[in-house]
Amino acid sequence: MTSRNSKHYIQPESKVKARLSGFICADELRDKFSRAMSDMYKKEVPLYGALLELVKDVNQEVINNGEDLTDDETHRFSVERHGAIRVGTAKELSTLRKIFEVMGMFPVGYYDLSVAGVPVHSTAFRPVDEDSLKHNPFRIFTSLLRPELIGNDTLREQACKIVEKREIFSQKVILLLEKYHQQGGLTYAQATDFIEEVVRTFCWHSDAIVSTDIYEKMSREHRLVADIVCFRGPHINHLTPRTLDIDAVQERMKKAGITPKDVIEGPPRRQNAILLRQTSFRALSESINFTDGKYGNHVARFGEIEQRGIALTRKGRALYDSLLTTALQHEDAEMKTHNSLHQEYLEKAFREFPDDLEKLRCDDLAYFRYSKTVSRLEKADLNSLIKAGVVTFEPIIYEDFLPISAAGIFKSNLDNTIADEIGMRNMEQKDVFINALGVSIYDEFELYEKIQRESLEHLFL
Ligand code: OOG
Ligand code: NI
Repeated sequence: MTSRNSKHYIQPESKVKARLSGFICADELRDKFSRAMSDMYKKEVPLYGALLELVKDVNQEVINNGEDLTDDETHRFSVERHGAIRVGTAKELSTLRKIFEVMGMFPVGYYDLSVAGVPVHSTAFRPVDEDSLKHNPFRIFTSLLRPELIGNDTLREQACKIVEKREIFSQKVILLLEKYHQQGGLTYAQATDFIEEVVRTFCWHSDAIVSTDIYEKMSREHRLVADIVCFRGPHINHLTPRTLDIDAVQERMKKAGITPKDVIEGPPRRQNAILLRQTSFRALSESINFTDGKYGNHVARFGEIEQRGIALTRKGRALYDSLLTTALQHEDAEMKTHNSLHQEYLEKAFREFPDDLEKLRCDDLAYFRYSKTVSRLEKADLNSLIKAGVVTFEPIIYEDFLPISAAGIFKSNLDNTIADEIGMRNMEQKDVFINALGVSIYDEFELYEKIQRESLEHLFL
């Protein structure tokens, strides 16, 4: 397949069409899938269940203290999660893409993690339209191994052979995928089977598909290579609930017996939250048996929490990236490992970033959804309509991820020593990734711009 420069986005299916034909609609399917994944992970990683409880308590306290959420927001907070998986081949990635498509999850954004010494590149599968995001915004951050970044020739060839030979999907899920295309949808009964099979794809397998020797070699090359290559399937490695106060959760995790990573990733705390703040904890050292009959341990699965703020425009994002990069470059070792010092330091570094919604809007740094307070509006200058109080605006929430934060999460949950194993290489290969997917990747900025533009158009209808 040639690289697709012209955009071939896969479009969300029509909900009305699905309902009329008796098929389950993508939003309902994704909602069921997200709940089933959460139930599975709760069983497999009990600390995740403890974290959900903690996040629920903190969110309730924030609401009790006066945070005013709309019904849609309250619903979203109760179901919102993201997860992450890692696959080994283009074929695995393209089949996943087809599976996620059935559930209304499309590839958005390209993340090159090689810049941070991690031999993968990634996208996030997520819903793209506003209604679907409201219904359940379940996202899966999906990474593809980049064998060319494995320095050792023999290991590289071995890794490729192993992943090419394995079959991570069940026959049943492939058949259901075919049925979906033949019929134009899945019935409710088929949907139940589909979810069961997909969830199974992301379960943990304690039996590795390699010998101890190969596992150790892969692990020495890079912990992530071992995690991707040595198992029967792409186990989900974390599921992340969204909180209204990540600083409180970080503090309270320690008291609840959960050890968080040293610092919260992303921007500092502000009056008006921007983008995404994240923290995580190492969850499990899991016992595995190798093909030579020996036993060992593998650390891969963890827990994570996120707090989301307003989506930034390209201009706002450039300012965020430059402030963060400069700050991180000049930060001393003590600050890097002490969250309160790190946050204080970042707060100073971010003084230049306006923390006032009106200023963010006028400086074109962030995206907003506009609405009118009267039934009819005559076309006029937007700023004067806002001044007159007949047009209001609210932040559009950031639905995506941040590569620097993602790299920090990857590292803290594998082994802090891996930071520079493959060196800092800036070699993004978006075309290779798109070819592997078989479709174009949505540009996240275009999606936010569209929501903003449509809200503006709506004012004068
Ligand atoms: C994915 C890490 C990225 C996030 O929230 O930034 C991620 C992984 O460890 O596979 O999930
Ligand atoms: Ni994550």
